Amino acid sequence: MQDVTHHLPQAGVLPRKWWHSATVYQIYPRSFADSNSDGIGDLGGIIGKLDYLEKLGIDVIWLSPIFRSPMDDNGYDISDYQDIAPEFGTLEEFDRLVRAAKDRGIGILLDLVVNHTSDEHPWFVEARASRDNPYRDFYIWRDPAPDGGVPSALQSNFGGPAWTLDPATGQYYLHLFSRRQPDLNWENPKVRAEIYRMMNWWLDRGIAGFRMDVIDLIGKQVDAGILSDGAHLHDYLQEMHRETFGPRDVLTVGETWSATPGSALLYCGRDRGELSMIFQFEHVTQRWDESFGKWRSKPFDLVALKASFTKWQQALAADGWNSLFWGNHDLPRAVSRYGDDRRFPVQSAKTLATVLHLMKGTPYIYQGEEIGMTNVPFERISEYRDIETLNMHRLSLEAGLAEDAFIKGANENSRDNARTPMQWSAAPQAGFTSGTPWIAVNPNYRQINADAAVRNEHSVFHHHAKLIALRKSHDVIVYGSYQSFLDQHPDVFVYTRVLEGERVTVIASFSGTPLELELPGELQTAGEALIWNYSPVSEVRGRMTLQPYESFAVLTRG
Ligand code: TEU
Ligand code: CA
Repeated sequence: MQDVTHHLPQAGVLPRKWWHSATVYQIYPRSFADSNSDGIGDLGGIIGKLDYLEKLGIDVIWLSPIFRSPMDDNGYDISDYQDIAPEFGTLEEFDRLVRAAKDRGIGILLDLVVNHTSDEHPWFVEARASRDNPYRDFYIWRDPAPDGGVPSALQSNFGGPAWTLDPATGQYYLHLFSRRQPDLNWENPKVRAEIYRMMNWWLDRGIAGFRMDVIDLIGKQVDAGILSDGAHLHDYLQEMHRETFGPRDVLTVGETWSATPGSALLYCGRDRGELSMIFQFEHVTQRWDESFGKWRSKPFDLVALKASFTKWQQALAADGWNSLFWGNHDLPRAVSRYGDDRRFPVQSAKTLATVLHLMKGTPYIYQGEEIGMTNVPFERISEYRDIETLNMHRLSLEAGLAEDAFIKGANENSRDNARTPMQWSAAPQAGFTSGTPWIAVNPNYRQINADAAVRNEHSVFHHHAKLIALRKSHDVIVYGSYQSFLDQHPDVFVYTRVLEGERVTVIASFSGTPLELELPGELQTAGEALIWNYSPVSEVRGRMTLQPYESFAVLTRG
């Protein structure tokens, strides 16, 4: 799979990469499949589901962190970068997973969490032992303010100050996430050398690349108050590229909440020597409140959503590469967030898949999205497990928010919406475990589960499988230029992809009622029905009636 790098015939056009036509599937190991009944998903569970993933047709698995960790943030707090968390398995099992996946043409992406470590990482244990310990400079320490308080007003992403006092040595250390996730000091060349060594150790084990956690933060200049886009951020990424994956044919994707179309090209422009692509979050954060963030979200606005996608499609049209996603382990379920999970769960989930997968970029499917899994109806805070949700609950109530108002916000946006167990079957605990799951299963598993989806050829699962296969057989889906239409229409998403005389026309309704659509003359065409969610459509006419959440794509040649 990784060696199919060939080139487009025309000069000056993007050199082709294997990951251009690939689809990535994200696994949150803790919630995917439990093979030993302890209620926690594990590597054995993943190996047991590779046939399912092969059937879906994906090319790459992005594994959320599997490294040794006290699990303060479910593995995004690593205490040993070169070992597997015992609850997930062993290095031998990991090697077995890499081999078994490779046999099915699937590569494994590891989650590189190097903005911070766990406070139990030996580097931090050393660093806090004394001010003159050789590892002190692996982290970011500052003296207390003159009144003894925090060195600055900087806030943690999980709420509260980003500084915690280490009483033994009398200084504060920085943590942009929980206090158990101290930030590494990337200005220290020894830190960078250790990380590159570790990355090469994993690359040598045959992995297909890395997803890089909050990578826009590693160049932070704390005293200047600059977190993302620090002066040396891109020097570090270019150095990492040179020292590790540069000569290898792998996929690298950076998580960059701060990225704009302008800064994106610095990370993934083809001559930059940095990353294959990044995750940008504009379509996510445009729904967040300016001051309360995701805990008070704005109503769905298709015009704004389309504008954002179109802007990114255009900005990275000639250089760089987009990653395409609705959800991940930090975000609500796609069908609950952008579709209608009550009235049109199947049709709206298929429409979301169609509009995402037919854009230009590499699509990412978050586990369960392919069967239309939904947000959870948890009613009590005791059902939640996520550190961010629990911290924000405490802080919001202290600030005067009512309990039920918080739960309402959490139902919409808590990270646990994405983290309930994968729904495999109608068996107890959704077939995820024969023990007690670490977080409750969504009660709708009796209707929404992989068993039922695989057996039903009209399911959301088979719709995804078809989209993944279409990308493989149609260069126009991979490389075609993108143009949007009816930008101001509040209920439909319409775009075309064009490559060398081939055109794909995508038409999708986001309305829960039937609608009459007037289409411009230039869109009218007849050809081949590529994908649909009601009945096949092979002709785009000037006037069309769309059923609730109806979507389809037509391929025209010549
Ligand atoms: O997330 C980065 C991040 O900023 C999130 O905390 C985000 O603000 C929030 O989840 C939005 O809902 C990455 C990982 O994806 C996340 O799981 C980790 O908790 C975090 O980094 C720290 O490693
Ligand atoms: Ca287990």
